[in-house]
Amino acid sequence: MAHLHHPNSLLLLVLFLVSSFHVAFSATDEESLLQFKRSLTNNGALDSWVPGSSVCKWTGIVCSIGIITGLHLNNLGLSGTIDVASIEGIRALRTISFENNSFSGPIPEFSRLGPLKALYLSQNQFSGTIPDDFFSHMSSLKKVLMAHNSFSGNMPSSLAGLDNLMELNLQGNQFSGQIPPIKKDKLTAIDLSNNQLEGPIPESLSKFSAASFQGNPGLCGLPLTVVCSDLAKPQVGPVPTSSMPAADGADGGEGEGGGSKVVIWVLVGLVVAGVLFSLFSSRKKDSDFSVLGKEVVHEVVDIPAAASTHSRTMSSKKGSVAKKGSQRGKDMGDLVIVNDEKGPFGLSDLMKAAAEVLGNGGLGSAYKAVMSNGLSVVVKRIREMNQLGREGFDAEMRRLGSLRHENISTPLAYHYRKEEKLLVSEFVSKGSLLYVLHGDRGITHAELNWSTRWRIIRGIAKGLGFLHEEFSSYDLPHGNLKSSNVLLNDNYEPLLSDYAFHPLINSPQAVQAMFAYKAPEFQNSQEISPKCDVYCLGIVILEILTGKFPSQYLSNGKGGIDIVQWVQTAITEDREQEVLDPEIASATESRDQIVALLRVGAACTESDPDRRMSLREAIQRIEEAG
Ligand SMILES: *[C@@H]1O[C@H](CO)[C@@H](O)[C@H](O)[C@H]1NC(C)=O
Ligand SMILES: *[C@@H]1O[C@H](CO)[C@@H](O)[C@H](O)[C@H]1NC(C)=O
Ligand SMILES: CC(=O)N[C@H]1CO[C@H](CO)[C@@H](O)[C@@H]1O
Repeated sequence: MAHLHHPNSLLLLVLFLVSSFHVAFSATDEESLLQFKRSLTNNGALDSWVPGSSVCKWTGIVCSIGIITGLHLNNLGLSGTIDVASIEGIRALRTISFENNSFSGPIPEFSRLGPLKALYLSQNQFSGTIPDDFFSHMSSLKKVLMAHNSFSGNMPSSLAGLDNLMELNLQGNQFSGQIPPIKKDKLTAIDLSNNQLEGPIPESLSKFSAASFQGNPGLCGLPLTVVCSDLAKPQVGPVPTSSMPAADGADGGEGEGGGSKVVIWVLVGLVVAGVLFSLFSSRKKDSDFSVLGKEVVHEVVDIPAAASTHSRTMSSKKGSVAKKGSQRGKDMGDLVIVNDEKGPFGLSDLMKAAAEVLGNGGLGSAYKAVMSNGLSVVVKRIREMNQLGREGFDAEMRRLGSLRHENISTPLAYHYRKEEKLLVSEFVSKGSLLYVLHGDRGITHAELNWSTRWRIIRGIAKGLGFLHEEFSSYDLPHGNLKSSNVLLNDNYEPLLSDYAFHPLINSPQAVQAMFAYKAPEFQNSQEISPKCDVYCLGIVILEILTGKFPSQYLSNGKGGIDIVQWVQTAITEDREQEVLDPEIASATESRDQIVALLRVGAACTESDPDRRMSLREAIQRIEEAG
């Protein structure tokens, strides 16, 4: 045995020595480069690389006092498998720059080049995961530029060990997971934009501009404005109930039987979101709502929520939607999808999403969540919606989920708990009409010219007309029409949200939470009817035309303007011009049209419901005004 063993070891030793000798000593720089060239397939640009000529004159070879220090082969259409081992012996090599070529496949073994100071690989088609320890023996690296490739997986954590790192460009790849704690000591530039990174941005990087992190829907924390909530990091925070084993809390909670655990974490997140909101609202008040006061923020900033345009036909394919949802709805598990146009998603997707608090409205709080698939949703947590049991609630939500109308935001999913509900709908780009009109005038008001406002009014009327047909048996087919429940998409087309909740909301709270109860007939004689919605439509029309915040939205009437009284007086005194928003008052060619609509708005807010026009008539007069 020993005999056999001995020669084998010797053979290995000999082979080892030969190969080391070859790499370390026998290959000249010229041979190294020629071998390297042979590993490239489309190497016509390297025709000057021929034996016997001066290496320092070859294309792309950078020399310093006759010693090769850099390999700069940018923009040459090169491809093939880069043979890093072949250039390992070029001892003074410090820069590798292969930008804008056609290299593909996994990252070559540049980690063999320990003393490298700069590695430029941007604009190729490299793909796959970079090994986590890739940079752990490259402590001299100052610049790592790998933008616009197709790298995926986590950013290697060994990046965090680079003490000399000055510049890191990884934008335009598909990196995912969290950003490692990169050292900021020498870092002067970093760009991680347009990847799929998620979670909190390390504090060390919070001083860089938001542009460095844009295009990563899952990222949160400074310098981005997205607040990291517990939804993004479910593993932190106190354990709220004894029913949850502490040891399980450490993972994402996705496993089997994790349903109730997930729910608990979501709710913890929402509670935290609620706390954050109080901070948020005082800040918000100072910047955007200073004229309106705190009540406005708390009462009417319902939720700049929800949806894209839909086909105008109404479908009632209840059976076909979300089989998964109806099954899972039975236990206390996941979300129930009632509208699958945006694909399936679950509570675990929401948990992993970066969340942002939107506001606190009459019905509860709302936050925005950007899921890893790119879908942005609004999640509303509604406490006072316990009028129906699970079956009834499910039936009602499915009915809402089946609605299709261009000017209606259709909910996507719900989560049922006895004491509170989560409603999920798509996030709509421009936010609510309330926000656009009163929130941040400087940015968007100029775009709200007369024709845009007319289209908004028309779309609101159309959407409301649709709801009145669809829910004709309801006392309040919409029930909560106000500018915070009118969402505007990119083209300023309106989508109505938070409608048809009347059967769902606890009766005592409905009076507080639903704006239709502010109609004079309820205030005077406790009457409600579909005409209350007409009153609400009138308020919104006057709000759009005057640009003023209606005091009617506030429970104590303090703040804003009694828009009904003001406009009615102006009409009687023939001073309509004076109440119009200056932005549209100058549209003299449309003066008649604007005044006609102002009168429609005034007629809709007529206090006697019997003398108030019907919705049908209002819609007709709006159309005629156009
Ligand atoms: C990339 O390289 C090609 C040649 O392969 C060149 O035509 C093109 O201009 C280069 N692009 C940039 C942005 O330098
Ligand atoms: C009104 O604004 C919209 C964009 O918001 C624009 O497309 C349209 O041309 C404007 N109309 C007039 C008359 O300025
Ligand atoms: C189906 C329908 O009536 N859609 C209306 C939605 O609103 C826009 C105005 O923003 C109208 O032009 C559409 O006709």
